[in-house]
Amino acid sequence: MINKKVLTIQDISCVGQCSITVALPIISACGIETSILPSAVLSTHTAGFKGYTYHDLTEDFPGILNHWIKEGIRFDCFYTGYLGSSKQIDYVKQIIEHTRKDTSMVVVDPAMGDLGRLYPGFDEIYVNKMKELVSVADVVLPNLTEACFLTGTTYTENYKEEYILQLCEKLRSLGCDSVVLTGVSFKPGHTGVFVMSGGETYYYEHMKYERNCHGTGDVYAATFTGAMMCGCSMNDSAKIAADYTVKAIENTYKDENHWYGVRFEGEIPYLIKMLSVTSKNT
Ligand code: PXL
Repeated sequence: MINKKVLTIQDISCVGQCSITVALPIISACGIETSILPSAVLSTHTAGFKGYTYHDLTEDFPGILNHWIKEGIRFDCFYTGYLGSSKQIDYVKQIIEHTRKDTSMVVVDPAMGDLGRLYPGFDEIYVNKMKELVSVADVVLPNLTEACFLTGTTYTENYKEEYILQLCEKLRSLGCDSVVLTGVSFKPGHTGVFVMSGGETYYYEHMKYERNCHGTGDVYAATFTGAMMCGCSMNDSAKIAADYTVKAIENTYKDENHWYGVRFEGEIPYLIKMLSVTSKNT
């Protein structure tokens, strides 16, 4: 039995299959105890719904941290996603500092943009603050858009391997050990994930579906974190997360009414099977 505890810090979008409503079931399905710290509560996510409510929880963070310190609570892994404010990033760094173990892993998904643009409500100040969080990460998990904003690189969808290598190196120079870059495509009809860890690189390619599905970055990051906590290697975790995310997309992309997220739930048994085979061989 695995006895690991993950803290995930990201929003609760009540409806929309993203952030905590994705991370909690996926990491729990991996057999890992999952604690949550909601950065904000929204009626829905912000990508496509109109008139959503937004309740920022930044000012709850110091009290929550003080309580955890008094209780001696510690986590084996921190996995951060969509955060509520720049100030919250300072609090997140304090939470990591005070509730970590020597061996804890920090996974940062700098969830703040896609398709060359920042999500509504994010700006340059937030991007600069996010670089501080990346500097304390063991693994940063951006998409191409986020990688470009974090490194001051011009976003393009027409690139060669050299561009991706430079992006990963610039991200590592911010201070994180490893980069897992999603949505890297070198061939039409295909996309994949590019891993740079130490001096080593690894690329895992898979099918690309033309419809852009929302929430896939969150499914990917949660699965990657769960697999790492199960003892899978970084490259195996990157591959398992890609295969599971692709399955969720395959379950969803033909249904025009299901535009707001991906159906990951039905494939949880497939994820557990991949994990049990891979973690034994890692
Ligand atoms: O999936 C990333 C995400 C998470 N949370 C909220 C979002 C988005 C993307 O738009 O709006 C609230």
